[in-house]
Amino acid sequence: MVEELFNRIVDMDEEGSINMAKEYLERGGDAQKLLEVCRDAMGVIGEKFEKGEYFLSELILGGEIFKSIMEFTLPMIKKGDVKKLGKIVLGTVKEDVHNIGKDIFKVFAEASGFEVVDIGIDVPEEKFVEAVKEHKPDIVGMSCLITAGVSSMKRTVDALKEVGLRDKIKIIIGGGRVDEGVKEYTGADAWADDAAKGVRLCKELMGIEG
Ligand code: B12
Repeated sequence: MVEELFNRIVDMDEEGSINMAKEYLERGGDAQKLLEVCRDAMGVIGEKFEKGEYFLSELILGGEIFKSIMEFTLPMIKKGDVKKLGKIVLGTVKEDVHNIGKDIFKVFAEASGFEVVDIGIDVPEEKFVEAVKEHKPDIVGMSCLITAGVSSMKRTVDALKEVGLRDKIKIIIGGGRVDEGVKEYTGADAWADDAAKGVRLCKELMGIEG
């Protein structure tokens, strides 16, 4: 069934894929697995876009399908214990408006017991700095899917250094455009290209076992 769902998303069958995702959950399917399948399908849509087989309209429709599926899937991921593990200020960096991955990471982090302050998309460095001053998080999370966002992340880390806040927090970057090299370049502490791994790393950064 998940294979069929994957194909329907890639083929842009909006109604069919939403109905199939609902049916999958109704039959007791795993919400996390469902999101992974959708994400893999988005990866293929992205590849087709790159090859010129799909255009911006398909990228937009793909995003819409994913958003519709997230609406009823994310609430099924259980909330974590009342005990808070720590606070995360989270945003998609300046120049980048992709929000789907950020929103999924937020739900995963909350499900594990983190408090998350979501400051939105296309967030300039000054806004990250203000949010750190206001919310005093343990961790800053930056989401980045496009190349233009890499320098935004570096500017944000530098801006935090300039006001003397860099050493008071941990910084994790995530999204399709991050890797070890980007982590080194930006001066972040950790990187993840999947939400579950991101949460594990946040726990590690806080010195929490498991
Ligand atoms: C849907 C989509 C769009 C939608 C976004 C809708 C939305 N509301 O988000 C729209 C149509 C708006 C769009 C626009 C554009 N897009 Co676009 N888009 C995509 C697509 C197909 C899927 C993205 C997505 O949602 N993936 C699913 C999520 C779940 O995956 P994810 O973000 O990686 O998130 C996971 C992890 O990375 C992690 N995570 C995410 N954030 C964080 C943060 C932290 C802290 C942590 C720990 C973890 C974490 O957790 C998530 C779950 O596991 C990708 C292809 C791809 N492979 O990603 C292209 C892609 C990102 N887009 C691309 C491009 C080029 C564009 C445009 C420039 C197109 C244009 N010509 O206008 C614009 C840019 C606009 C801008 N300024 O940002 C390129 C980027 C290439 C590059 N290197 O720069 C890609 C890679 C497509 C491609 N292969 O060419 N896009």
